[in-house]
Amino acid sequence: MTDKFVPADPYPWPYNGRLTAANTALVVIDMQTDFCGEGGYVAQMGYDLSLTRAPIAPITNLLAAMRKAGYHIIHTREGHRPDLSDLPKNKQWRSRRIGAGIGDNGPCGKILVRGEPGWEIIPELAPLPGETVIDKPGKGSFCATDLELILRTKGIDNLVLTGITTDVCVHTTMREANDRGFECLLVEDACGATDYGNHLAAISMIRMQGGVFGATTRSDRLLETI
Ligand code: C5J
Repeated sequence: MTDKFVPADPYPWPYNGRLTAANTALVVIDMQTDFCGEGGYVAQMGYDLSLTRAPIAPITNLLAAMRKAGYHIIHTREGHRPDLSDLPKNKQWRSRRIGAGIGDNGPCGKILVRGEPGWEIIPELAPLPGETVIDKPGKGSFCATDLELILRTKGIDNLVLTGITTDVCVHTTMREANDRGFECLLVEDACGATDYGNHLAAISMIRMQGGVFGATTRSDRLLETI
């Protein structure tokens, strides 16, 4: 196999040059109405939706190219059971404190509850039949899910991380994946945060210490490689 690398910071990615459609997944994190749509959780908290909607176009382009090239595609959704039995009391308390109570009624149904309109992935980025969808009750995609088992079973070593929010669910997932030995690449313009400073800081944290959690790139650089 010829080595292949994506131009990235702080090192060409992946570290070993083993980049194929078979061993690599595009992971699209939490592109749900609750995080980037009118009336959803993030909107109810009063944040600027343009920040969490910014990655929609880059993710659309990556999905098209990586689907065509046969890469694995994985989507995640943050949400809780309708009976809220998997919603930690402190998480609910904190969300109510900021006026967007998880499990409470909002314009898009019960906030961050599975099956509600706000919890759905936005139509532009809807999963295709056969693509893996991971439902997670927390920030990280490995906590209380079968993601690791699925990745190992499919022989996936490399994760291309996109979605929202850069500093919370994307970062937590990248940290969890890194500790499990997966080789991670975060696509900067295919991620977004509720605070632009936090988005930039999250990218900077990945690049420190020689790439402490992996590497980062931009979608145009990734598209040129694949
Ligand atoms: C948050 C997420 N921010 N998807 N979730 O609560 O980042």
